[in-house]
Amino acid sequence: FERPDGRSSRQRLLVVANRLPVSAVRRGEDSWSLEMSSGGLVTALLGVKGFEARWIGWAGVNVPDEIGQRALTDALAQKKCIPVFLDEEIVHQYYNGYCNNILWPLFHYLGLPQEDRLATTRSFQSQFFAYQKANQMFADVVNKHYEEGDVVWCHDYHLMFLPKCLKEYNSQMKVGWFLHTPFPSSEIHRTLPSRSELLRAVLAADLVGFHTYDYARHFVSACTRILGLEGTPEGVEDQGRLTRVAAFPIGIDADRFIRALDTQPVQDHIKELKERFAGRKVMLGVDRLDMIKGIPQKILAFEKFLEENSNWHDKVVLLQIAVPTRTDVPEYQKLTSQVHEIVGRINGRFGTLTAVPIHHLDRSLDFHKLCALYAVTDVALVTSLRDGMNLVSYEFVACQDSKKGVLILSEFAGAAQSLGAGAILVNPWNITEVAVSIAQALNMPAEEREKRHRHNYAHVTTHTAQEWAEMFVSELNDTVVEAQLRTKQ
Ligand code: ADQ
Repeated sequence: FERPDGRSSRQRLLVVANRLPVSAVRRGEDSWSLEMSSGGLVTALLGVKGFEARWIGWAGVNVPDEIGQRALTDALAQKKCIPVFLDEEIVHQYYNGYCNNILWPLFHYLGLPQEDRLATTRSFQSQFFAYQKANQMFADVVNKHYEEGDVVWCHDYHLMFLPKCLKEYNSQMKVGWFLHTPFPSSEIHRTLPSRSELLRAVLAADLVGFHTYDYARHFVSACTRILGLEGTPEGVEDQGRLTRVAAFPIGIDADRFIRALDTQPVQDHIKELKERFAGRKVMLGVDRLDMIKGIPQKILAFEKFLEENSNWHDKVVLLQIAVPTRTDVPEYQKLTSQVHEIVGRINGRFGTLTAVPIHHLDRSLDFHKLCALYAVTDVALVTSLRDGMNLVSYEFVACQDSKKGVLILSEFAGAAQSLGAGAILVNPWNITEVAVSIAQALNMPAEEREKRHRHNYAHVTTHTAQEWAEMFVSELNDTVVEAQLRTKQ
């Protein structure tokens, strides 16, 4: 329906995340070229039924001049995106500093900065200040575009202060916040110097969501133990006001992967890969190159497997595809060299003149190549040391309906709670256990593979990204209506 003023009469959903789902390249003083990312998450968020979605976030580029900002704003409007402009200093302190050097490692149980990262801890206060300032800048943009009745959905650890800033503007705003990473045990969260401020800021939301019940439980215990508030089965209560806390496990757009498998480009890649690795079983790892993904542990476990199973030496290959991220951070540079060093050593040790056991690529693959790789894989290895959910495990399962390969999955990934019955669950720190699981997966009888795959496939194809987004938004609407009824009583 169109209203007489030309605006849609559907309820509007304002999705606020640190990054807009676009890459923006400046072509001239007032011209930009934009490329929209096309992941399942973007499709799900922009396609929530009954809602007209707008995306608010940083475009990932520094635009100091007004002409450039205006041109970028206009170009983004065509894509239903609204930019927040952050200058280089804020990005350095808020994004590289507080978000990626403090919150990211802490929420994945890697602790607060130590040794060479201590230099940044000393500037903790200024980074925290920048974090609050950046969140306020996001709030200013949301507030400027907000219309009565809109639903505002804030995403991730970058924006924990946002619910508080928004409610200060307008206590009637419907505000939800969802965390894509784990929320750690309250014993870990309490080491954070700004632990209370962050919890209180999140509690300003009407609905707070996590991938698993465990993360939701950790959050509620942090609020009871650190803030002394009351935890209830519904959430956290503070002086009669309830913040609803619940689990909303994310999924993928499984159909997009399933449909892609029948397309010519994917079929061509599948054919090429099958010829390339004929006579060998294919094992696959696909990760962002991040310490939370446990890539060195995975490769060392594969080495242990080769050591103990000489009959497999020229019959198996591990393809590890690792997209570099945060390449300007020294810790990530160190991780890259560490992984290269281990891969080189193992290939030197077990390779022959004609074949090497590990193919390691430092790059992202396009969607068609990724689907083809998933489809030809016999065993996928996901060994995250901690992971909010892990969508790679879901994508692998979606592409395996003809092959029925085996998923080896870390018990510390949120996905272990949903795919645990079909996967072989492992403790990634226990290299011997992972090596034994590799042997078990490679030798698994077809009947057992089929049974395990059926379980996971049913889950991945029914619990989709679309369903996840719709559940969160409808729960947020219901939560606000219930709260209004309670106040009237
Ligand atoms: P990520 O840490 O990025 O996400 P994940 O859930 O596995 O982790 O998603 C990664 C995405 O990037 C997948 O769609 C995958 O296909 C893609 N990808 C990874 N490596 C790639 C490569 N080499 N080439 C091409 N594509 C690649 C965060 C949390 C997760 C949580 C998600 C969603 O850390 O735990 O599941 O958000 O909430």
